[in-house]
Formats: sequence, structure tokens, C-alpha cells
Amino acid sequence: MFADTAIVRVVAGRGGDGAVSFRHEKFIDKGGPDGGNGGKGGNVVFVADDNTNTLVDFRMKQEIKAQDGQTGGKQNKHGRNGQDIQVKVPVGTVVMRDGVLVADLVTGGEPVVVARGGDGGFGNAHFKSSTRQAPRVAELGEDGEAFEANLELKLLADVGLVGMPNAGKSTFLSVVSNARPEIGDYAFTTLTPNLGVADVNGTGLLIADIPGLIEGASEGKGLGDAFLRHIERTVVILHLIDAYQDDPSIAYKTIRKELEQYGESIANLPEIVALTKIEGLDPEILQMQIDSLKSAVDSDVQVFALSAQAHLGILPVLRALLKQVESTRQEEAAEDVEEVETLPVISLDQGCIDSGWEIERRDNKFVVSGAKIEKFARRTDTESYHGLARLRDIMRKLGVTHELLRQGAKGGSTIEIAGKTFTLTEQ
Ligand SMILES: Nc1nc2c(ncn2[C@@H]2O[C@H](COP(=O)(O)OP(=O)(O)OP(=O)(O)O)[C@@H](O)[C@H]2O)c(=O)[nH]1
Ligand SMILES: [Mg+2]
Repeated sequence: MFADTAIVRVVAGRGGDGAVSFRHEKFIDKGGPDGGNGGKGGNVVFVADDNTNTLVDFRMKQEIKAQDGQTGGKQNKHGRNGQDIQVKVPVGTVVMRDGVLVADLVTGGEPVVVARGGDGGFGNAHFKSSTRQAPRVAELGEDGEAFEANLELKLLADVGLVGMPNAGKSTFLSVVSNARPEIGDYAFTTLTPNLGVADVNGTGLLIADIPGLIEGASEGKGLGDAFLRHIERTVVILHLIDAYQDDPSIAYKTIRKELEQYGESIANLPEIVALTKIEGLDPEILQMQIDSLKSAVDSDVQVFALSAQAHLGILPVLRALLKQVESTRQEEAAEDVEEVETLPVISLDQGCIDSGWEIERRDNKFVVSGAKIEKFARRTDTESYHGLARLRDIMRKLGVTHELLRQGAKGGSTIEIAGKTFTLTEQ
């Protein structure tokens, strides 16, 4: 079975909790704190794999979960980090979360972290200082990222073959490349995309052949237009048209309309048009067909005539395709250079978490938000006296407490940070 879309829940590992522990030694009544840190939760990692070409495996999976980090132990023993889970996906897989792009796996073998494991909490040994000899506070581990991932496979080919069913797309691919797609004298022989590499003067051209389109494909007629997603990332469209019909420009316009309906990502791609199966055609009739097509296409669109079966007129088409691919790739490379030059340098240093915060009144609560204070709150065990004491201390240092009081909060007021609730002061 072929599948080019799938939905799967990805769950990264939770960080392990830090431990509270004190050294027990002979003759020493109470030693220093020795509770170790929790381990980091494992990441969910996708790797684009050249030998995988469908997302069908994900149709069977409900959830992909990485290992949790382990809790810290006595004697400064750090909890073990949770193991990453690595999953193979086809090259060209796009991962979306709530309509936002998370990852685009365009390079084979390159691992991409899709969901990040939670950090482990610090054990009490971490909180020892000259003024605090016996800290009883330890942090909780943080949850790993978890979300429903929408996967879509969008092939990364140079050339996309489009046309009506039976136009000769698969035959063309089989003649110019190493691919051996199914060919038949009936509509919808091709049910899933085929890929092949054509060798043009020593340069490889990756060509994608998809099922035929018919009028109304964008409304789901025939096999619909879902397979057009595989054409979206190609450089150029090769639109093939069967020469055995009264007026090939009608077929051309029909398919063109479906491409426009699909959207700009395809409608704006450069296009090359070719009449197929011309080996037995009377030259005068062929010329009429070509003229009719030329009057229908935009002035910058080239029109060719070929026969895949008789190996006629193929090379000029391949050369024109290659020329288009090379010039587009050159333009893209130039654009990339410009982007690199103008992009500001963004530091990904985890230490630079925004310490800004704000307070909002909601129901009877004071809700505090802000990256840094929320991170601390997530790591706080609100059941623990020492944990809460530390969080309240951090709130004081960041100036949150002062502002809360100014806004009318009292000792018994409910404070909410990162979904955790507690009172402003110890009651
Ligand atoms: N005479 C002649 N017949 C051809 C030529 N190319 C393809 N055909 C025939 O046309 C029919 C359709 O060919 P396919 O390559 O399967 O067409 P397709 O466009 O892939 O069709 P779908 O997969 O259904 O969209 C087959 O019977 C082929 O043998 C050609 O150059 N000359
Ligand atoms: Mg076919």
C-alpha cells in the first residue's frame, strides 16, 4: 500500500526528577546534600531514508514515544538520560503541527529532532551554597514536547509529468529512465507516483510520474488532485498530450484549469508541453495539432512533439527540461546567498531565556506568564514545601511578588504559573 499522508502523535520523554538526599557516613551525624539530577528525556528524531518511499508505516502507529529520563539518586547519582527514538521517513516528508511547519526532511540520512525531550530537574546537591548547607529542595523533570504531527510526503523531483490518463506519461518515464512503471491502454493505469532518473548529457534528471488528471480532478473526480502535491516541489512541469484527438488544445486547457485550481505552488511552475504518440501521424495533421497547441499556451511555453515508443523527439525535450532545471537552481542558489548575507545572527543559547513576565487577572487568580518564570514553575513540585519556597524566592528576585502585591494580591491569593496553582505566601 502507498500512503503519502499520515497523522501520528509524537511524545518526547519527560525529564527525570532531581533527588533529595543527604550523605550518611559513619561517625558523621548528617552529611551534606547528595541528591543527584534527573536525566534528560529522549527526543523524537526523524531521519529521511532513501529506501523508504511511503508513509504507510505511520498508518499503523498511533504514537511514537521516546524514553523518559530517570530520576536522580543518592550519592550524587545522575539519572540516566532517556533514549531518543529514531524513525525513518521518506525523503521529502514534511512535518506540520497545527498547520505550522516543524520539519522538512529533504536530505537523506540527516536526523531532525521533531519533539524535544524535557530537561531533568536538579537534585538538592545542586542547591548547596555557603549560606545554604542543607537544601531540601529538588526540581521536577520537565515534560517532553508532545503533539499530533501531520505528515505529508512531497517528492523532491526535478520534473513533474502531468496530463490526462493514457497520455503516455509512464511510457515516457520508462523510455528515458531506469524506472519500470506499469503501462496500459486504459485510463488510470498509474495509481501511485513513480520516480525515475534520466541521464541527459551526463546530468541526472529526477522525474516524477503521477496518476492522470481529468476535468474536475480538483473536486475529487477520477483519482482527484491529491497526487499533485508531488509536483509542488518540482522545478518544471512536463505536460504530455495525446496527439490522437481532434483538438489537443482542449485537453491542454482542461488540465491547465485543474493545475490553476490546485494553487499557485503548481500554477506558477514553468511548463513545457509535448504532443505524444506522433510516430504514425501524417506530417500535415501533426503541424495542425502543434499550431493549435501553440495558440493555446502562453508565449514563453515551448511546444514539442515526440514518440516514446519510436524514440522520436525525446532528446530535445530532455534538453529543454535540463536547461530549465539548471537555470532555476542557479537562481535559487543566488537567492540563498542573499538570504545568508541579510539574515541576522540568532543565538540559540539555551541560557538566554527571556526573563520578562506579565501578570493577568483571570477569575479569582493572578496568572503569571513569561518564559523563565514558567520554566521554573514547571520544575517545581508544588506539593513540596521546599520546592514552593524556592519558587516564591525566584518570584521575589524577578520582581513578580512586588508587582502582585501592588496589583492587590494578598498572602492567600491564588497564583497560577504554567498551569500550577499555589498561594502567594505560605499560609
Ligand atoms: N503509438 C504509441 N502509443 C503509445 C506511446 N506512448 C504510450 N503509448 C500507449 O498509450 C497507452 C497509455 O500509456 P501510459 O504510459 O500507460 O499512459 P499514462 O499517461 O501513464 O496513463 P495513466 O497512468 O493512466 O495516467 C499505452 O497503451 C501505451 O502503450 C507512443 O509513443 N506511441
Ligand atoms: Mg501512467
